[in-house]
Amino acid sequence: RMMKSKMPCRIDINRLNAPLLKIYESLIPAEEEKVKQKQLLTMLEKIVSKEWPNAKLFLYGSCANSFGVSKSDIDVCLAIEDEGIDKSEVLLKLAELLQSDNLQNVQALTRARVPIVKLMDPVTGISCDICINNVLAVINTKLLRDYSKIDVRLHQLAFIVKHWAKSRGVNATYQGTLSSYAYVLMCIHFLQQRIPAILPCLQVLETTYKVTVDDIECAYFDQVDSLVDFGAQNKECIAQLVWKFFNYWAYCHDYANSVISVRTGRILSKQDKDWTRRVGNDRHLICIEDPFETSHDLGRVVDRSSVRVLREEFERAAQIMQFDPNPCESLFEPY
Ligand code: 3AT
Ligand code: MG
Repeated sequence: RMMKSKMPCRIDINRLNAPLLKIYESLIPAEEEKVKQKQLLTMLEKIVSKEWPNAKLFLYGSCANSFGVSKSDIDVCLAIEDEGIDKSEVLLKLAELLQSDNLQNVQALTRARVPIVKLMDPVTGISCDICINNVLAVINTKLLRDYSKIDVRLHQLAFIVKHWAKSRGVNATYQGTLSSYAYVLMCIHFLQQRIPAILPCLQVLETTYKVTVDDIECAYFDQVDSLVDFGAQNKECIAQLVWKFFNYWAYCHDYANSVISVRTGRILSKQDKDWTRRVGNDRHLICIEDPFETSHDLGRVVDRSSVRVLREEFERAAQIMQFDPNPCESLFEPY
């Protein structure tokens, strides 16, 4: 607010394109990082297959959804087809095997919301979380990756938003702010809403990919190579999109009534989802519907005080994009 009165309105937001693209490019991981990730995965596969010959390992999260910035940790899912397994037992056994294979900082977190084993590979320097049978996460990883192939502006916007969120300290679910996954969904939804639209809604198009996981049917159009011209009618550049994204979350989103939904490509009402009151620890102060697990609000971690922090950060970012003389520095200033 303070900046509004002191600084003139930016006349040409387009001149921020080049510096924003430069930041985007600096965040893209080098090819050799991918090679190291594969190397680590291969080693883990060897260790796992000795104990569980039928198990499979899948990469998920940002190392596989295309939204991983340089030097990210990797997320691995161990898929074991065994009805009666005890996840904690498997995790403890896995931790023991990893430890004896010289991996470092091995830790089994069996009581976390998503139980995992953490480790660090001293050879590649990569840290890694391994979960058990979290197949939905593998599928939502594919959905995000498929969206990213349609229009490069999603990739650019999501990298910039994630970088902003990490710099500003609003990317930690344990502190009541949002996960990277939630931010990418916010970006996808935003680009579905542009006029003309920059992204389609893959879950309302013809089904070309379908799996059922934990009784949830995941179905969508995944032949995205045929959609690469989808957003061509829309000429908005990355500077405009970054500014409008923050502007939307700062001043336009109806926090009291709205749910953003990538699944439908629309805004839904909290009333329709029955997300109008607090149930247990789920508060629904900012509502982001998971595209597959539709009863799951990714904003449920946000509480009264962190929603204020988030909204202040969205406003700060919108103001900076509009009025700050040096937005590419101010936007990512450490908090
Ligand atoms: P970073 O680059 O690590 O910040 P990421 O995309 O790997 O981003 P996370 O490490 O937070 O994000 O999460 C790893 C994956 O787990 C991303 C998504 O496939 C899944 N995931 C995360 N949070 C949820 C959630 N609340 N519901 C369903 N899936 C989730
Ligand atoms: Mg991750």
